[in-house]
Amino acid sequence: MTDLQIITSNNGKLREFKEIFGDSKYIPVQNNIDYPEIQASSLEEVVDFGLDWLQKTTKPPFVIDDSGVFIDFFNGFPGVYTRYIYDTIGLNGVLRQMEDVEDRKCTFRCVLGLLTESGEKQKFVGECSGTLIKELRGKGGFGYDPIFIPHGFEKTFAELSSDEKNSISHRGKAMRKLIDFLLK
Ligand code: ITT
Repeated sequence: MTDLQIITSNNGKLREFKEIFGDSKYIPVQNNIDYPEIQASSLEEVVDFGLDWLQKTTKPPFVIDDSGVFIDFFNGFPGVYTRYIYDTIGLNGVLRQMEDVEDRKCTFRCVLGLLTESGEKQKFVGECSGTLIKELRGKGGFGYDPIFIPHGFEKTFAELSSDEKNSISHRGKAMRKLIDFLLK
């Protein structure tokens, strides 16, 4: 078994890393160091900057995760600002802003950045499309999960079991690509 540092302050993400790594040979271990998240137009740029910054201070291998929800009606907003919107207006604020919005389609994206022991940088991307509903439903998951129904389902991410969420989620998809890479 090999420890793999996951650099995140988000316990919801960490729990999903542990679930998805399951009984693979890697054990996700949290490292809570705070790294700067630059103002950028894409999650990929945020991850590239984060890996470069952390490379100077932190011994690899490690993984970072930048994710967000991209709402069609708002041309992809909040996207890279997803955490900021959550922390400022919260889910009820998001629902209020969308009260009269008919087109509720959106996509969750997750970009994982890996710095390997030999200093190689890799990114792994996962996406999950769905719709935002008009109220909060369910107690599972974290963040935007109570208002997001993935395409083809009738339950929110917060109502699905963690196995169900992980099997279709943006993070699940990105992580399975990461695991395939690590096992190669
Ligand atoms: P880090 O320390 O890993 O950066 P963070 O919470 O700051 O943690 P981000 O900057 O990537 O993470 O912000 C992601 C935002 O998107 C945050 O508000 C989350 O609640 C939300 N989010 C990400 N993945 C999610 C998921 O699977 N379900 C619900 N919300 C999610």
